[in-house]
Amino acid sequence: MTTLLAFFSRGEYALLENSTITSNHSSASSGVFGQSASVMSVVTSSLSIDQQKKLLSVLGHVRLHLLYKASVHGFTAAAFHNRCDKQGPTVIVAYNAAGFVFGAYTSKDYTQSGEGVRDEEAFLYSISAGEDKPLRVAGISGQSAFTDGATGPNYGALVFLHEDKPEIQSNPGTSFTFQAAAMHGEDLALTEFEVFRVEGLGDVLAKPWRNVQWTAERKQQLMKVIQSYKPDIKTVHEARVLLVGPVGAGKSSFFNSINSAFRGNMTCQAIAGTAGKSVTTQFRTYTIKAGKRGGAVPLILCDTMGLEENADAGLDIEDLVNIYKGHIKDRYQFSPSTPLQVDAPGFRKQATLNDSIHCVVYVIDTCKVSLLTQKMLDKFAGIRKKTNQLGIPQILLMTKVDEACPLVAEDLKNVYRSVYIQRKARELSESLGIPLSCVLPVKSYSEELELDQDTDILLLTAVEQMLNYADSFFENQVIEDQEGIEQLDLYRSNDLTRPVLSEQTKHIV
Ligand SMILES: Nc1nc2c(ncn2[C@@H]2O[C@H](COP(=O)(O)OP(=O)(O)OP(=O)(O)O)[C@@H](O)[C@H]2O)c(=O)[nH]1
Ligand SMILES: [Mg+2]
Repeated sequence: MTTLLAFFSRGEYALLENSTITSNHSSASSGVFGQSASVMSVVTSSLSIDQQKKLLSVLGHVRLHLLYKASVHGFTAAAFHNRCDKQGPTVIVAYNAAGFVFGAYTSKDYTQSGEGVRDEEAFLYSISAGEDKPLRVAGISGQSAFTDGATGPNYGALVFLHEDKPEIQSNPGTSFTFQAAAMHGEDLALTEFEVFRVEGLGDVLAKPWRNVQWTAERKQQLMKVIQSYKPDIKTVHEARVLLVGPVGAGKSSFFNSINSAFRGNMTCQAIAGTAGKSVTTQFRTYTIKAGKRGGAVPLILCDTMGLEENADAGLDIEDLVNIYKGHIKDRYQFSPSTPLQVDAPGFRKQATLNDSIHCVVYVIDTCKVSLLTQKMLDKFAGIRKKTNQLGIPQILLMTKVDEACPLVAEDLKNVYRSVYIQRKARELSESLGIPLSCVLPVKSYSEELELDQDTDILLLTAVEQMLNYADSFFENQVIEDQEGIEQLDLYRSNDLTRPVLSEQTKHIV
């Protein structure tokens, strides 16, 4: 007998919500849905345990990850595509008042191409309370499984979210043949509509795409390397790393987690959380201490306000460039409509290499990689251009890998084995134009009370990489510095494009 294994995890989009959606079946919030109750906004499926089992019996050895729930996200084609496009294999779960749970499985992506999609693996199914065995209907040979348009999912015989309403259109005989009464009891109104990403349990790489040593020794080694780090330039005492990314991506949590790893206990110095707007509204430069009374780690993590796609909202690119150059001081209150002016009192005119940023870290929520809008990608392109002009190395932190992939939630050691995480890393690397080698998946502490060795190792590996990149920045400064005094003068006369090198920086280690 096939083992049925379900993982109905917190959906990719669950965290976008501000309300807790409870199931209409008491069993649905039980262990099989498996995630912590401490999350403030959880969207759960309405499937009962019995329905889950039946659904899994038609799907086989898979895990299901809730992507979309129409009662929360909207019964519209746009809401469906927003959350379900380019997700790989998915299954639709439609509910009606006659007690039927029915839908369609496809192994292909929804992309709104407007084309008919052939999919040998696609099928329709139905589960009804009165029947022990689910109905499973394969497609008519040679016909498209679905039309990949901008409408609700259109499987010919079943068109879901018909005309942007909680309804289906039923045309048995088009692509799939079935008895309407057996499929949906001829009740075409939907009471709920959900879509899950289907992850085959074979979707695990035999060999991880990066090697990580998950041992206590490795953690100690990483901590030692980071604590003993020294920038290549004598006058610079620590690496300043800036965290930049969309609202809620996990910037502040990343600092808190690194701080916790060095402190040896959970800390929450930076306020983290979810709100419609950025929770962080001040520019903060955080030092990290090793242990409660320990020395400072030679790393300053700088936290910023979240990026928003609209021009006059979220972190402003002018403010960002001034941060890069060290002109903005700790605790500067961001004001998206009026970036800090050169003659404002808080503007640090004489910034040195010590004040400037040595490595930029773009922070992106893994669950939202496919949801990055063109406007947000354009914003990133603008930021990348400025950052490249200033010669600052960049890293991409892909956060919340635990939320994005159930395999990883179960065991963080799967992070480089998960096909899904690898796919998201590639997608992100392509859409932002950053080499895959600069993409680092991490999980920050969000609900834990105790440190975890694997979490620390992944986080500290990311920090080690940031320090390596900061080194590249320093090396470039050294080379330019060696080119002579004229170059230094050039920086001074043009302090809006280059950080001013202090006198001491001429003494290279
Ligand atoms: N499960 C999980 N949750 C995370 C992770 N990182 C952050 N979170 C949660 O995501 C939410 C947002 O995190 P923040 O660190 O506040 O995000 P931010 O980028 O600083 O957000 P703004 O300051 O609003 O721009 C919080 O509820 C965190 O607990 C992670 O790796 N895994
Ligand atoms: Mg924040």
